Amino acid sequence: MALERTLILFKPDAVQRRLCGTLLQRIENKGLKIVGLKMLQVTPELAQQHYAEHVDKPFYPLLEEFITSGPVVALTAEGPEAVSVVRTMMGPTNGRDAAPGTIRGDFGASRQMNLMHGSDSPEAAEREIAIYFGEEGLLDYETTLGGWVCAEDEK
Ligand code: 3AN
Repeated sequence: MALERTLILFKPDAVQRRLCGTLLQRIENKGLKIVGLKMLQVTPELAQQHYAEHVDKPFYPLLEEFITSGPVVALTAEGPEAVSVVRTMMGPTNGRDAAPGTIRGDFGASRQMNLMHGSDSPEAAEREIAIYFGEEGLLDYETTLGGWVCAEDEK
C-alpha cells in the first residue's frame, strides 16, 4: 500500500453552485489530508497543460471554455492510495452514469459539468500537482489524529 498524493479541482460549476464546502467535507470525512489548497482562475495555457491528452480531441474547445469560465479550487490530498480513493468517491466522468453515493452521482447529471477533477493515476497526479502547486506549494505536517485514520501498515 502506498501513501499517495492526488490533485483535485472543484470545477467552475462546483464553485458557482457553492458546493465547495460540501465537497471538501466529503474529502476530509474520508480521512484524506489536505496538503495544498487554493482558488485560481484557469487560463487557456494552463488548461492546455492540464488536459494535454485531450487537446487534439474534437471536444477540447468546449472543455477549455468550461474550465476557464470561472474560478476553480485546487487541492492536493494525501492518504493511502489517495488517487483511486478519490476516483471512487467521484464516480465515472459522466454524472448520468454515476451511482448515488458518489459525488457526481449525488450532485450532477452532466459529462462536462461534473463538479470535480481527480488525477487518474499516480503519474498523472505527480504531473498535475507540479502544474498547479509547483515544488514549493505544498505543506508537510502531521495531524494528531493521523493514527486514528489508518494503521501504520496501511501507509
Ligand atoms: P475525468 O474528469 O473523469 O478525469 P477526463 O479527464 O477523461 O475525465 O475528461 C475530462 C473532461 O473532458 C470531462 N469532464 C468532459 O468534460 C470532457 N470529456 C471527456 N471525454 C469526453 C467525450 N468523449 N466527449 C465530450 N467531452 C469529453
